Amino acid sequence: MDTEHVFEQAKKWILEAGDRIRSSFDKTLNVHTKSDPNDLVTDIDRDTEKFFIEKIRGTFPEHRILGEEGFGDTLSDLEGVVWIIDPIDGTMNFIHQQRNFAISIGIYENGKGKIGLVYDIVHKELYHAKEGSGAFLNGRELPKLERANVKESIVAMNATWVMENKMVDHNMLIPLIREARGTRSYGSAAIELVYVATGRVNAYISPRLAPWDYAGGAIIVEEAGGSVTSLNGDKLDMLNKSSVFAAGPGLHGEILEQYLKAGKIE
Ligand code: 2AM
Ligand code: CA
Repeated sequence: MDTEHVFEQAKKWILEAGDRIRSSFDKTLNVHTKSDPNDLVTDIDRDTEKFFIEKIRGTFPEHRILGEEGFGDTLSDLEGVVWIIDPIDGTMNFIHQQRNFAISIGIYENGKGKIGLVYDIVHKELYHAKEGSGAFLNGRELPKLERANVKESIVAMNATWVMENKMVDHNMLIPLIREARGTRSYGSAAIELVYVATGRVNAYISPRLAPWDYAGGAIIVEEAGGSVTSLNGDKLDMLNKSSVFAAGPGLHGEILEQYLKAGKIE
């Protein structure tokens, strides 16, 4: 893959898609539900995914696409070049708040993360990373993350996971919340991951995400010097759902060993 050429195209398309989404704010949204009443999708999510698919198929016909709304390919492996796309990550925020949502794109070659792009449209913040070249916000390189300890850290997570739920022992996270300086929740995994990359938060935990939620952001966190794994410490799965734990150097190991591995993950 010609990384530079693919990156330039992806960047152009993500900015264009962002403009289209921004101009949709004046129109009435058609909101539909998916698997449950809180699992939302709009015509804008679907149109944005179709926009990317048309562009990618027209320019890179040999590339394959995994998209949240299902207009791409059905994949059983990550051979060749695969674009993993969430047209709107944080759809509930998009509908209720018109902020704190993002387009997320991760481009993988034979399973290896090559290019990550996350575009926070409303704040006009475009994050990108290319393997081995650092992480950038609006074209300026982000400084490498420094070591932090739990006591001085802000941990991003959703309150769902300290209520009884099907994914994790809800008591597992209480000691971490008690020890950390504070917690935050933004409602978009892609935004929470790039916030780890910038140091706005120091860690992000979610027991239930899909590849399109984290494929782009994970590359950006790693290029900023952080680590992203499952809550067990395993490499992320880019074909199936996974838990996600992202944090800067030192902190990732500390939280994993002292807090997460002590809990039960199903
Ligand atoms: P979405 O907006 O693209 O659906 C909210 O905390 C974050 O979790 C968002 O990134 C949201 O992505 C994702 N999310 C919400 N419900 C999910 C589910 N059932 N499976 C996977 N990811 C989910
Ligand atoms: Ca989505």
